[in-house]
Amino acid sequence: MKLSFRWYGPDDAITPQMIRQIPGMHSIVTAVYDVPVGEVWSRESIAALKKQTDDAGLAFDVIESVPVHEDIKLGKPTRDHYIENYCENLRRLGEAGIRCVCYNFMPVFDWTRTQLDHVRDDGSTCLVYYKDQVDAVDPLKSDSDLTLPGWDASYTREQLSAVVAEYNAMTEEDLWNNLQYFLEKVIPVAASCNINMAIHEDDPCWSIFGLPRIITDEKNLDRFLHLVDDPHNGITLCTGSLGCSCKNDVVHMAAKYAAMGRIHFVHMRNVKILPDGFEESGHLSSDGSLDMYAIAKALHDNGFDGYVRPDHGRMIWGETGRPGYGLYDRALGAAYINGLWEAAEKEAQ
Ligand code: DNO
Repeated sequence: MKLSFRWYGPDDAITPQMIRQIPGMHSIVTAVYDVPVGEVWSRESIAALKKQTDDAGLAFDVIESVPVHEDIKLGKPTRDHYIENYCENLRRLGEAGIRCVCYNFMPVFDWTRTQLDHVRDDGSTCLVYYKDQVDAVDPLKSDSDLTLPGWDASYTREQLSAVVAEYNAMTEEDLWNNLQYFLEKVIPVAASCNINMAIHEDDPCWSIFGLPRIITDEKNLDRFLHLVDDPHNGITLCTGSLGCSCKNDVVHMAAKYAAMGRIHFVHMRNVKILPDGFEESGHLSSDGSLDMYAIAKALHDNGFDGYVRPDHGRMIWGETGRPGYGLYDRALGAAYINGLWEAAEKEAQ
């Protein structure tokens, strides 16, 4: 297990030097943020990220994310141009030492929550998803100020409306076909660059706003891995994205896909499942619905040796900043992951 931590680049108030002080830290997880989705990342921008990471004594080997342009997901004629740009990014990242690239194939919206600062009993705040609130929102018509950090804020309402209409005309099978087309071009390039591709599950793992979502459960992950049956075509096991549905047995999935050598990256966080939604909890098992030790042990005992990062933390101790991505609670999460892993190692001896 290689412990890692997400860093949002030079504008992030949390610096690589701070991240370096978390015990056991191995890698920075970052991306080039100054280029629109679909364009080629400059070698200079990649080199600048690498230099800042190197200077802090951490490894520069994981990217989250190289985003996939909507035209690829929609299967438009322009997709070949964007796929070639994607491949060029992989070549440049491979040259710079990147070994793992996280991405997702969610139409339009990345991770979705209804509130980013829900106050918990202990006074900390967390991200929550309440179904009735989602049902009340029409991302096209509502005047609500529901904007989420994962959402692509570069769309105007009109553009959003147009792209959602295009997806509404598409079936899930169409989305699968477009994903297969993408993988058949990209995975051979990733393999030649010694990069493991790690798709992130849809978060939450069900359809929202009537848009198709396919990376949601074991059956679909099996199908995904068979689309291009190559070890470089793997997954980011996001415990919170899968775990917010009680239909997903995350411990079983961790064991199964680790044994297959197809988990390249793990996002570790806990969620408390509610009858109609979920709340993000602290990482500790007893704080949420997931058995975090059983997940860590399943990974360990099945030979997982990829990257792990603490995922969303609560906001604690008065910290302000990017929701889910403060320093303090994610650092607590990292320390907890270290403890789980040490226990799994010692139990296996
Ligand atoms: C949320 C993240 C996601 C993830 C992308 C991967 O906090 O886990 O936004 O980075 O889905 O492409």
